[in-house]
Amino acid sequence: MTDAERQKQAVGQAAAELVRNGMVVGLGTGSTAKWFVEAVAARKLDLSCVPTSVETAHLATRLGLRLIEMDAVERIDITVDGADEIGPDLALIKGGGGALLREKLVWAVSDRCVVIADGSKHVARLGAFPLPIEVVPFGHRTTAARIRDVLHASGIDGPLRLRMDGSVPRVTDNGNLIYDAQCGAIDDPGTLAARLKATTGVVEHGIFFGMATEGLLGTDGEVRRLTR
Ligand code: ABF
Repeated sequence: MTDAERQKQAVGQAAAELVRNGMVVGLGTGSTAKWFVEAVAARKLDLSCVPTSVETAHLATRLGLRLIEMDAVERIDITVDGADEIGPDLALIKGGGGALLREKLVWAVSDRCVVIADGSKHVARLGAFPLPIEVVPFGHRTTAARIRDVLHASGIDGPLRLRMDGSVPRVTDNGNLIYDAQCGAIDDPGTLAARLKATTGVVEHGIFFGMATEGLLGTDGEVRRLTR
């Protein structure tokens, strides 16, 4: 097992200890969140779980966790999820796995949002990881043109690429498409997030700003708690 995988396992298991019997739990997506889902399932608690992707729903079901529909909950006690980058004040880039819309919907009604990651995800400034932007399929190339204008107005002129699965565009669990923006550096994630959200045709983007309540970061041999 690589150091990064050991760190993912450690933070996933540490996050599972935050869960209490009877809770409604948001289950994240990705290889780090997978460790959390496995560890929380192993505790055999009486939980109601809301998955953030079809992939996580299948994993949770295989592990015996009880799933509930997102529309069956008002609030979620705790959501544990991964990230592609963790920047200052726990600003995140998420969505490398394509689950950003359902993740953000689950995070939005969660009392605690715990981001878990191996140490390589901790960065001084967001943007090295391509920013995922989920768009409706109808007229997506015109939407991409509007996104390029927004990025340019924010001083970002890196390439914007339609995410592909081989020779066809990637389709999300919600039937949408994803464009990845190579931003390089995002100095003002809050402003960029607002501008992208206001762009016609954009459904959601991967900047999670002011949403994580805490983080667990894998380091050499231990788990470090991050707060805002
Ligand atoms: C998910 O976790 C995605 O938002 C993010 O892209 C991914 C990170 O995956 P991994 O833990 O495999 O690095 O929440």
